[in-house]
Amino acid sequence: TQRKYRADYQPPAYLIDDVALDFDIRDTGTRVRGQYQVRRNPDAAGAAALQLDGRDMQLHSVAIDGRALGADEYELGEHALVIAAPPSQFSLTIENEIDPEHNLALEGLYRSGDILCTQCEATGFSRITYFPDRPDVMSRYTTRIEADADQYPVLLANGNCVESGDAGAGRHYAVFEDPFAKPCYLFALVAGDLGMIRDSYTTASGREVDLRLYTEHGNEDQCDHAMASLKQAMAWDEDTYGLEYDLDSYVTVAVGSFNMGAMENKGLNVFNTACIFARADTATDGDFALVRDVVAHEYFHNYTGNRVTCRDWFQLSLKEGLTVYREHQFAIDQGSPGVTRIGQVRTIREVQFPEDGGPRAHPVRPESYVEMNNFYTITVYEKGAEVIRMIAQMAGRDAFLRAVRHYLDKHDGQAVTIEDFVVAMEESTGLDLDQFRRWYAQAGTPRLTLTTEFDQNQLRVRLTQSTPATPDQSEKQPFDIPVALAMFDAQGLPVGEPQVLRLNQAEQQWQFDGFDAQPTISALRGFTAPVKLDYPQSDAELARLMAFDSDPVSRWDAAQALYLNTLVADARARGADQPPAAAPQALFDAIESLLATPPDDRALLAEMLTLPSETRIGEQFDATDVFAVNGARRALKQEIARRFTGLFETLRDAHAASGPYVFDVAESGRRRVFALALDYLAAIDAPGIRDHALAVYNDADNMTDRMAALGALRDLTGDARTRAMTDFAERWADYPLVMDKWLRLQASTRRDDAIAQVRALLEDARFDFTNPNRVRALLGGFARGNGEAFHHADGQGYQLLADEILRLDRLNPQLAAALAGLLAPWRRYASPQGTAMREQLTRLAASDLSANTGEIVAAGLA
Ligand code: B3K
Ligand code: ZN
Repeated sequence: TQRKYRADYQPPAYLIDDVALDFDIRDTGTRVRGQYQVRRNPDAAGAAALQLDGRDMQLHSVAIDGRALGADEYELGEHALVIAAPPSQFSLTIENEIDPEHNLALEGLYRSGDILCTQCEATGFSRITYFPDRPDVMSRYTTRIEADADQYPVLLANGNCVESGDAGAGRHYAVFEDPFAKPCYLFALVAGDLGMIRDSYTTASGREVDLRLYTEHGNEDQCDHAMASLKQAMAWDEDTYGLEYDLDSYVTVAVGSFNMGAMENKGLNVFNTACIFARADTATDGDFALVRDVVAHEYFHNYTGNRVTCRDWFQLSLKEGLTVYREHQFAIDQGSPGVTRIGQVRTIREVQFPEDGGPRAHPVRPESYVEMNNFYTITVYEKGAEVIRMIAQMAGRDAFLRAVRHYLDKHDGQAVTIEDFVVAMEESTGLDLDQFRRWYAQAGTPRLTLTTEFDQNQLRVRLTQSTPATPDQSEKQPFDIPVALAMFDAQGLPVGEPQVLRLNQAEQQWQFDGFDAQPTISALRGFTAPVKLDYPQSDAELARLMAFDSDPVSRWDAAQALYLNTLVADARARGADQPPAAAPQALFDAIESLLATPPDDRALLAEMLTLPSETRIGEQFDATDVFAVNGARRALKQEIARRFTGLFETLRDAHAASGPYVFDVAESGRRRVFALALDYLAAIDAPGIRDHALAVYNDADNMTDRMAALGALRDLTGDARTRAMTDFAERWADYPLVMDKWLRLQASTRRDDAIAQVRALLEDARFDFTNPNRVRALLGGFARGNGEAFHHADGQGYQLLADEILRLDRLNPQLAAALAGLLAPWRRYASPQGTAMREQLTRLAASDLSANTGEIVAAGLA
């Protein structure tokens, strides 16, 4: 497999205006007949060969203008069919056969339970038929599907159903027309025996849209929240951007086997059931929020992605960064903006920063790839969204919304680049984004330092920036970085107006006058840029910001910094075999006053009382000592729990459920505080906590409280844990997504034989190696959720993971590659862990790997 480079882009030699596809679905295989209206691209120079991508299928025939080509008139390779010199305009007919029943890669046409469905992004369409599988070839599609009427009563494809009927011999057919030209990655087809819920939405201009959501029978009552979320998203996009839906129907199908969350195929989204199903007794508040946000995200793609799409896959963040940004704003508008933003900041710090500091660091717009599916990353998605957020902030809300409209109008129906987007932003807002473009081109997390000097009523603030080298780029130019700043006096009252400094050189200084005393600075408020800020503040200053800062994100951030000071010092001491470092009194005083005067937003209280994760603590070290970090975190948590046992009991009781489950900001905030109190009490096995948690488990009417109880019991031995876990497994045996929660709990339980447990579960009937959700729950739950077992000094955790990667790579390379990503950053771990991880990577590298996994392993070893 070859590496592809962004710089090598060439326009397609041929364009295809119209595509007619005919699917004949049989038990023995599916026959595909494609008829394409092809013409030479006037904008393409050079060679005139027509390249049709295709793999893993059987070619039956190729015809030009109705004349079948002889085998010597085209060249058929493992990944493509090339016609050397076709006419400048012609009709091409291709007949081939595919085998969805044995397609475990879950790309192209495949089976999920009773459903046949497709996944084409990024290059799955070339597993369906021979076609230029690139997003800059946009065509109008007509799709005819024929299948057994009993087995597949529901037939679906993009666009409007224009014809359907009996096809004889117990078969039936349906024809769909999609009026919008689209790239083939947005093609979709579904056939199955499906249940459905239906609703409708009237757009702002009064058009009625038919909304349908299909799943396997028996799950319909888990789909209402997704449907309601879709309508919320449709209304939000009209209110915020003035964007109205453009087809007569919007169809969603939820399938159990899916490699990622969901797919925005034009008019026919296909979703992982995990991003659709949400019922109070089966899904947590977190699941409800996830469903809402993913449903909205896919809907928003209809403009940012589908109407205006990407020229090539290097531009992926053009649609993903912008759509994640839109999703983030939508989520913020659903309530509790501060806490919603905190969640976004957490993702950047705990997932994106490690990627940007590891072997797979790449710019938001990558320069090269071997396997595109490896580049649907947190950098392209979430850092891409942060880059958009910075533009929005510099432009101001209204100007930004206008600029997005300008971009969508200017490029409607086109496949464009990130550069086109930035130009549209400049044209509309008048901003100069020349230097700002580096956010798209340079990988790595900028490190900022802030220092102050106070003298004669004057404050001087000095900021510096530098970005460490990444494997792909050794030299970094300064970024254009907005840094929000506010100042407070000793009483916590604001001094002057908050401002946004623009740091665009390696080093800059600002001067502020007229102070009576040195103010406390709140820097990078709201996380205005995806950077690491080094600004050592005293515990007293942090406690002050925690109590008074007007920005909830900064209040939380101050609490995190206060905890981190202790945690890092303690982890360092433990790592050097020195006596543990104790937490300062200021930390406990800050917690005490937080508990005495908690913020109104309960979720914010829960966030502020949650210690930084192991990953976040580990990020403060060049090479993490997992055991020192975990030890430090556990010790501080227990110390807090011991000191405030009574207060946590009070907190728990004051936040216990008092009525039936409702998913809203107030109620889910209340449940978070309840779960947090249980968690602290469980950390010290407080008297009565086991029975209390078991009672919560038994009495709960919802999954959020049940999971809070199970989370508290997870690492406690004894009868209460066993009873709750056993009941759970029996009660939810027929709900695979709920059993994923059980698998995850099992895999993340701290116990000496954790690895043997995971090996046993791999053989358990409740596990299914071919289903990505199961694999993510068990293996992801283990590697991410059970640090001490995964990183056990004997290296057995890594060996287990590598064993499964090898097994999985033959079935589902995308998923195997994602798991390999957990071993790749071995340099970030102190030895013996680091070297033991590298050994497993070396072992993987010596095997016959897919292009997907091979690329990740090679990056890890480079
Ligand atoms: N566009 C899809 C992701 C496709 C991933 C392909 N490996 C979902 C989304 O971002 O909305
Ligand atoms: Zn997306």
